Amino acid sequence: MSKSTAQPAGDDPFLPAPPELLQAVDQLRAYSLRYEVAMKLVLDKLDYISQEYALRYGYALIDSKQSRIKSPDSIVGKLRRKKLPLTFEAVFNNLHDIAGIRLIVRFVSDIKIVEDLLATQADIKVLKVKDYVHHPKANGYQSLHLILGVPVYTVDGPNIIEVELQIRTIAMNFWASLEHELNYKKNVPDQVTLQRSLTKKARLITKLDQEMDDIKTRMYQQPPTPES
Ligand code: 0O2
Repeated sequence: MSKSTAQPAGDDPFLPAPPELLQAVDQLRAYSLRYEVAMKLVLDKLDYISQEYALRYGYALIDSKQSRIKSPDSIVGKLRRKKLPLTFEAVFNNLHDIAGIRLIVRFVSDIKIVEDLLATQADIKVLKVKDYVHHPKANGYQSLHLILGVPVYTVDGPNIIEVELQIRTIAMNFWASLEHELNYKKNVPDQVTLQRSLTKKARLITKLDQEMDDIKTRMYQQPPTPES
């Protein structure tokens, strides 16, 4: 007797997808586009600020930047961690980092300079500030987090889209990337001991950043002027 190759109706790849699913995918694409546009607007502003600062003061304010739209996996993971329902509403009302930019500066005082320069941009609003630089997390994490409200003019009219901007020094970023790796890596022997050790190293990062800032102050005779 020949083996049946018939598939259950729901698994047939040639059947049209249910309309609710197609609608959800379209909705996801439209929202994702809004976040991309908002993120690009902030990235362009940061580029401009960085170039103008370099021209006026001969000084590189921004060392590097990374940006990303949070992946669907990571969105679902965060909703689950926060014990929120897996719905669009829950995403847009509770997750503020769908669009995320990480800005790396050299000196700790540059964090405030970027924050102040962004605050002067009329079309961007700082909606929320989490200052882990002056108030590091218990594990030692340091960074300034700004939630920016960016206007995006869609076919339905203007929308304020949130973009999370993390600003930190090269040294803070070194610490955070290692700590992130340690938390996600499986089978690390003595993980807890290493975490404690990293928390202690965070104090060294703070000290190093302060000392590097002293050098900056002496090199550039704060505030830097076009003549210097
Ligand atoms: P990923 O993969 O980087 O996107 P909320 O409760 O919603 O106001 P939220 O977003 O839960 O705030 O937390 P918070 O404090 O604003 O931090 C969000 C992001 O900051 C994290 O994103 C990390 O990128 C970074 N971060 C925060 N705390 C730590 C930390 O202790 N160590 C490191 N390495 N990074 C940290 P996600 O979504 O967790 O991940």
